[in-house]
Amino acid sequence: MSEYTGKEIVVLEGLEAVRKRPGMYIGSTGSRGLHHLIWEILDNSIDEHLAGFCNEINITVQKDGGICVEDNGRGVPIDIHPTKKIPTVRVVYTILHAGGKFGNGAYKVSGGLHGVGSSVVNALSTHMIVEIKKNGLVYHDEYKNGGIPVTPLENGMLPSVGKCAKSASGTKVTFYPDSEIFETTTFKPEVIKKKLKEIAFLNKNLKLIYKNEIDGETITYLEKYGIQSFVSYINRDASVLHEEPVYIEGRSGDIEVEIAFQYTTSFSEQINPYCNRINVVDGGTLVTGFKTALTRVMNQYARELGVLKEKDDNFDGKDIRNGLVAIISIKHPDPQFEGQTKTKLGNTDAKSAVEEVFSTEVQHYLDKDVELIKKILDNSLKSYNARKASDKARTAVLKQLNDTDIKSKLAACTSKKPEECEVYIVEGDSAGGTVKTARNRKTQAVLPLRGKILNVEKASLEKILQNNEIKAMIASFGCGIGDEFDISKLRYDKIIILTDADVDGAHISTLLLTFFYRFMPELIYEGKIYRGLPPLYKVDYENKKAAAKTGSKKKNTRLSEYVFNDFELEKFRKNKENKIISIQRYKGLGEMDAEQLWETTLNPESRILAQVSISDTVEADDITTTLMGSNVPPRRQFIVEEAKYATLDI
Ligand code: 0R9
Repeated sequence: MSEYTGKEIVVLEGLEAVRKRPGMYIGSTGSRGLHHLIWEILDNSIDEHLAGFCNEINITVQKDGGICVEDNGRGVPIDIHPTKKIPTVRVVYTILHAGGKFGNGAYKVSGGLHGVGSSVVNALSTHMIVEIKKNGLVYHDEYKNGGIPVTPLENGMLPSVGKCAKSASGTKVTFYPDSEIFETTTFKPEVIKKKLKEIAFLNKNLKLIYKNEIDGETITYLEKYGIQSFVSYINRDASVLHEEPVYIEGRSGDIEVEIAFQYTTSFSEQINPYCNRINVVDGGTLVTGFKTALTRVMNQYARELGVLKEKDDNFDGKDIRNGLVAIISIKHPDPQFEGQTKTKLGNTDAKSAVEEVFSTEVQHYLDKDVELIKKILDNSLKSYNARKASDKARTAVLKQLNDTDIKSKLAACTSKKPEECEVYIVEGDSAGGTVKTARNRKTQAVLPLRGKILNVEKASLEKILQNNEIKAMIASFGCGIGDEFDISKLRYDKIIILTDADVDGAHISTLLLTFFYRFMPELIYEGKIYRGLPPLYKVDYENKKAAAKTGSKKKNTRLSEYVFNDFELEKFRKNKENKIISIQRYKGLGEMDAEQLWETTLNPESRILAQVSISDTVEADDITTTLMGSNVPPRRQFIVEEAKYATLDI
C-alpha cells in the first residue's frame, strides 16, 4: 500500500508565475483551458482510484458558476508538512510543483501537469474551497484571489468544522475560475459529459456522477466492460463486421496491457492509444508493438487457412488494419512521454509488452472463433486487391502532378530552403492577389484556392485524386500523399491557412484540416499546419498616458491598434487610459490593402499564427465526422458556434 509521508512533497515555487503565463500551464485561456481546470482536479481523484482507494466521483456544475468535484478516497493529508510547517493540504493547493509521490504499485497518471494541477487551478480561480473527511471529522480550507489562504489555522493546524461517519473519507474541491484570466467562464455540459464518458470507459467500475444544477440534468457514468464498451461506442453508428469487440488483457513484467478492437466496413483505421489513462495521440512504442503483432498473427492465419497462396505477397499492415477500430490501454510504472507535445510514448519495453500480450492472447481468442478470423482475412484481402488497383491510379495522378497548369496556381517563393519557407493557402483569387502583392517573395509562397474544396469525408479516393485544388496542394507541398507521403520532402516549414474570419472561412478551414488529417496527418502531428489570424478590428484611440508624456492634450496622442478578437476588444474598451475614437470591423481579407495585410497577417514579427494540433484522436475523428457527415442542419450550427475550437484544436 502506498503510505504518504510529508517528506515526499517536493516544493518548488509560487503561484504568481501561473497567473502571469496561464497558457504555459493549461494550454490556453479559452474554453479549452477553462475545461482543463476540471480535468486537473479530476485527475487527482482518478489517481486515488488507481491507487485503489476511491470508487466514486461526483462532478457538479453549480448555478453560481462554480465546479465541485468530490471523491471518496482517503482525503488529502492534513498533517503538518515537515519543512513548510503548514498543513500538507495547504502545501498541495498553494505551492506550485507540490504533489504526493505515489508509492509502490500505484500508477501516477495526472494527465498534463503531473501533480501540480491543484495549485494551478487555485492560482487561476477567484475562490477555492477544499473539504476533507477523515477519521470522523470534516476539515475545511478556503482560498481567494488566486490561491491566498483565508481560513485561520488553530495552533498551526487546520481546525475541524464538523463531524462525519467514522467510515467516511474523501476530498471535495469547489472552484470558481477567474474571469480576469479566462476569455469565457461558461462551462459546456457537452464537453464535460464527453470527458466523463471517456474516463468511465478507461476506468472500469469507477462511478462518475454528473450533476448540472443549471439544467437539472444528472447522469451516472459507470462502465463494467471498460474499453470493450468504448470500441462499441465509437462504432455505434458504423456498420460492423462482427457484433462484439474482441477484448484481450494480460501483463508482461510490470506492464499491464488491455486491448479492444472491432472491424467496421469503412476504409479507414482508428487506433486510440492510452498510457496510464493519458491519450498518447502521437502513438509511439505501444502502437508499434500492436501493429507488428497484428500483422504477424494475421499473416500467419492467412497462410494456415490458405487465404494467401504460396506465390502471394504477405498482407501489408494497412490491409489488415482496414476498417479497424482499436483501443490500446497500458499501465506503465515509468512512462516516458516524448515529442514536442509529449504525446508519444517512448518506452521500448512497452512495445515488447504489447507485442507479447497481444500475440499470445489474441490467438487464444481467435482459435475459438474461426468465423471471425475468416471475416477479418476476407476484409484484408479486399483491401489488398483494392490497394493494387489504387496504386496504379495514384501513380497516374502523381505523374500528372508535373503538369504546368497545376503548378501555375502557386506563386512560389524564390528561396529553396524549406526551413525558411512558408506557403499561405488563401481563399479565392482576389484575396490571393493581395497576399501575392503584400508577401515577402523570398520566403512566402501563395496558393489561392478557388471556392470550397472537396469534402474528402464524403468522396471516393478516385474523386479526391482528381480534384484540382487537392492536386495543386499535393504538387506544391512536394511530399506526396497517403502511403507515399514523405515529410522529409516537404518544401515548407509552415503551411498557413488564411481565410476570412466568417462562417465560410471557418468551413473552408475545416475542409482543409479534414483533408490534412485524413491524407497527410504527419503534417499536423509535426506541427507544420497553422491558421493565420487576421485582425477583426482596427481601433483608433487616444491614450491618456501618451498625452501626459507629450505634455499636450491634443497633439500626437492619436493611435491605432489592430485587435484580433472580441475578448481583446472588450479589454481595450475597459482600459480607462484609452479613449476610443472609432472602431473599424474587417469583414474579410479583401478589405485590407497590401501594407495593412503585411503588417497584421504576413509579417513574421507582428502576425498571429495558431498552430493546429490534435489533442485527442477520438474527438478529432468525431469532429471531422460531425462536421463533414451528411446531417446538414447540426453541422452548420456547429461550425458557427465552434469554429475557433474546431479549427484550431481538432
Ligand atoms: C476532488 C479532487 N480530489 C483531489 O484533489 C484529491 C487529492 C488526493 C490525495 C490523496 C487522496 N485523495 C485525494 N483526492 C492522498 C494521496 C496520498 C496519500 N493520502 C491521500 C499519496 O499520494 O500518498 N492527494 C494528492 C496529493 C496528496 N494527496 C498529497 F499527498 F500530496 F498531499
